[in-house]
Amino acid sequence: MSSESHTAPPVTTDPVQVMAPDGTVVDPDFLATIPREDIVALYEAMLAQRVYDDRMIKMQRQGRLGFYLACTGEEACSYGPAYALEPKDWFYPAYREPGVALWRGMPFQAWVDNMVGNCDDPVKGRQMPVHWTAREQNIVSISSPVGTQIPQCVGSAYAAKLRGDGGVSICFFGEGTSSEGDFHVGLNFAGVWKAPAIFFCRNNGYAISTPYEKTTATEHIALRAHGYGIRGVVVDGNDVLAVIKAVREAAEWGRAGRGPTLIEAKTYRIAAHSTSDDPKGYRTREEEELWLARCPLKRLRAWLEAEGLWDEAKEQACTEASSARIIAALTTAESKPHPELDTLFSEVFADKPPHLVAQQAELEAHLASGTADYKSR
Ligand SMILES: Cc1ncc(C[n+]2csc(CCOP(=O)(O)OP(=O)(O)O)c2C)c(N)n1
Repeated sequence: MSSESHTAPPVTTDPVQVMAPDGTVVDPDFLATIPREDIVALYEAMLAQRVYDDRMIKMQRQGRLGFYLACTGEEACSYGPAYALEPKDWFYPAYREPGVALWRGMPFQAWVDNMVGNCDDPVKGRQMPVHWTAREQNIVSISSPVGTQIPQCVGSAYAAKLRGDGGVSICFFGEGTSSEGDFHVGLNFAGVWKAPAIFFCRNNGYAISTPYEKTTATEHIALRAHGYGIRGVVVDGNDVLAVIKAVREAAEWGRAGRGPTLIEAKTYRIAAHSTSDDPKGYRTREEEELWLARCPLKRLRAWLEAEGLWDEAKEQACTEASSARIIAALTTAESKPHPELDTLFSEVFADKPPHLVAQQAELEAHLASGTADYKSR
């Protein structure tokens, strides 16, 4: 056993930051590496996301969507990694990373079709809203059981290493999910195989209603990296430029054959966990106010305005255009039919087994009897 193979990669807990919450720049060298027009585009995309989330929640309240999960306050944690990585890289999102899909070019209408579960939903209405997939963008479909994406991501990272194509794989999960067995399995194997995986943990303070302190005894999730012999980094998750920096460095580390990185992004879930949750029952308004002041959009806007790249008129125009875009896409999505009934039974087996053939015939006979109301929403 060589001692070289057990040299511990660095684990740092001083958060990577490029821009302070008031918009002042603390890392001008890194800032200079990002074109200014890209920073404007990132801000526009994150502002648009906030509008989309707000509209989706209202749709759910009107009974027009079954369910929604917003990423309000955590926009930097999906738009940053999507910006930082390359088209050939693979993404394994949780359910709070719409920016990964939209920034990487998933058709907007397909994303909205998934919320409604119509015939053009990429997952054909078989999953809950927010559990989309985007094959063309190298984004693997979202699973409801939390943590399953972690070992899957390691497999795909290891495959890239074996192929030698220089690709990395990134997975996203909340700090609550880091207590799942899949976290251990994934990080352990990634460390042993030196797989070019990036474990992006959004530490947003809560796993539904359970606060961080009740799930985890260590101050930083990133510290766990040491136990797996992998690199660990803490980043200010509300600073999109810092997130880009941390993910880029992790990708360079992986592409250079040095193995995985565990990134812990410190952020806060401003939104409720989902439309089935009400955070008033388990946290204070004061705590929310504290984090609203550190909002990822607020700091970026402060910097953009100071640089003369943004103003109130642009803010209004972007907000209104995003609102019109989501309303139009939702109207289109609602006008489309349900997925074909056959999709309930297809694509699982190459040849439909007899019990599924029988079940399908039974269902079709039941619908033909006129006693079922399948077509109405
Ligand atoms: C294996 C499994 N256990 C429990 C759940 C129910 N559940 C859904 S989301 C969630 C909280 C996850 O919290 P966290 O990982 O911190 O992510 P966040 O929602 O904060 O982004 C739980 C417990 C689930 N979906 N899967």
